[in-house]
Amino acid sequence: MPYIREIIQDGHPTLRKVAKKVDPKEIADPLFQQLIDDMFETMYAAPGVGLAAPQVNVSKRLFVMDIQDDESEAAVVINPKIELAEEEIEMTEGCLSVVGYVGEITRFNHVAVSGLDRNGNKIRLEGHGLFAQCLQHEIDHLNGVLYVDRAKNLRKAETEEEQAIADAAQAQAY
Ligand code: GNR
Ligand code: NI
Repeated sequence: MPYIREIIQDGHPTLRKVAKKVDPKEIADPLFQQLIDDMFETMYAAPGVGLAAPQVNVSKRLFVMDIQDDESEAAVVINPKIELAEEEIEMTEGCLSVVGYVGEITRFNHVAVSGLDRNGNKIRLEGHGLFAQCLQHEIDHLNGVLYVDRAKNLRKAETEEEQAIADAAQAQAY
């Protein structure tokens, strides 16, 4: 059964490491499959729209994502690689590892990412807006980067709009 793992917070050294590539042979391992299930469980419970393995203290290159719109489905990407990045824009962002804050960051509005799915098959995801923002945010986590490193006007979420962004990145009450 999947369980909710603890999301580590900014200041924890694992968030600053460059995560290790996953050996494709490891993907079929039941413990690895359990990790994926637990990451989904943890992301939905938070609630969040994405979660990278380092946030649950596992320094491996994978993330899960579900922005819950009509055009995209929940996805897990292992060993992601950005194949295309276009149209820089400023976006407001939050993070489950930096609870209650938001800030503005320059991101690409259109990206494509390749990688492996949970069966070890090659996949490619492409999208705009929040979907593209989330892909970049999760890949940053795999490189030890947090949005607060580059954010402008980092602040406590106060307006309704800011809280909606930060709430999608709220800490569970442990
Ligand atoms: O839940 C999340 N919401 C969010 C909002 C704006 C930009 C990025 C994100 S990702 C975040 C979940 C998280 O911290 N993933 O690493
Ligand atoms: Ni994050």
